[in-house]
Amino acid sequence: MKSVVSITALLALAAVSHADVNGYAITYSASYNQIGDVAPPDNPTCYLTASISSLVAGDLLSATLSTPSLGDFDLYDASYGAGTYFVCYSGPFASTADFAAAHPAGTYTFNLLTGGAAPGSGTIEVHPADFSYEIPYLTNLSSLQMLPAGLDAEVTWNPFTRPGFEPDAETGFYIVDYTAAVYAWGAAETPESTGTTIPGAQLISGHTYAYNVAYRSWERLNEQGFGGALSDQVYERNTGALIHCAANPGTVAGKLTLSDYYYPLGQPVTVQVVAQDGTIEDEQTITLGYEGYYAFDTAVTGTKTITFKNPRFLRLAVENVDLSVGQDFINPVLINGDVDDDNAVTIFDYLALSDAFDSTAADAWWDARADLDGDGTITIFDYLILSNNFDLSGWEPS
Ligand SMILES: [Ca+2]
Ligand SMILES: [Ca+2]
Repeated sequence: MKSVVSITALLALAAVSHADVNGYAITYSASYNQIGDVAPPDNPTCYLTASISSLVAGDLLSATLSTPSLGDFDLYDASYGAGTYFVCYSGPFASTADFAAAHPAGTYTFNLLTGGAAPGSGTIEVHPADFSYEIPYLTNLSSLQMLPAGLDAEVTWNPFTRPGFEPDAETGFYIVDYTAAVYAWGAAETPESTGTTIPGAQLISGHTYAYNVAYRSWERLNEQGFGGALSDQVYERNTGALIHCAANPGTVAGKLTLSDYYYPLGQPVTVQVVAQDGTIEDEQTITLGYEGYYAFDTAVTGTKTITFKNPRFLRLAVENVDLSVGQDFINPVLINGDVDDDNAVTIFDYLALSDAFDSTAADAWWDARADLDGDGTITIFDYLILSNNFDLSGWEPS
């Protein structure tokens, strides 16, 4: 096996003239959740993140991290944009004390097994975990809960005094659009910064965002491997919570729950705007964001019924929705079990589930519609969901 790696490396070296690893790092992170405009309680979730990067796309093929306490980890490809980025995690740990015990000071070694520069290795002499500096938090979080769409928003945070960590430090801030399930915007600030401005173009009517503010410091070490690539040991405390952009008139937004279903992200939902007499005045298929957050715009005005239907779930109607004002908190809970998508849980759903019972996607008798909980197999748990909701039917126009 070793010789295979070496041959691969020689071929790669022939194609790429020099070692292309440009950086590698060990990051100690402690993550907090904020409620209100005050510092979060000191009960973080902790992770170690190891990363190695190359400026050349597709350059790194496999790599491992050797730790003094927890054995070896495989790094995997998490590349984004140009270049290659490999990463692995250890955690989560429920406290900084648990984390420190699992990650003692010592030599952490990156081994690049195959890729442009392979084989090669680099070490980081890791110091004891130190989370002694401030926990970041937003001092104006409460004012960010109903942001006006399209307008710049000021965010402020507490000072980062970073005892003992000067000068390699920064404050980072970013937002992820939970509704659209995309990274939205971010900025790396000087450590002295106590705020930033979210551009109004990033704030979309009815969308919910997760923010993250981080205090980060690092020790940069050179010439420990990979032909002089930069290596860092990074300490980071970061705090997050949700913020919301208020819905404009004509926007319906909220959080949709797919009952007994694991992972709503990316699920299609057909929404209808229905008049009193049952006429469907608008129909769209939208895609759920993280945790089921959604938003859609309609040109229909007046007070209407809004319906929601996913292929495995019964249609649910929310009546008397006033579209002359923005709707931020329409939070439907859909009932599971409609395998054949006819808006009722019946013997036909049961028969379809029975035909696919005990299968995964690898089996000829697999039927994805019958995987009611979305765990990738059709089991007694899917049957129980159907059984609990048997004979129920969804909303239909009267
Ligand atoms: Ca059905
Ligand atoms: Ca299942």
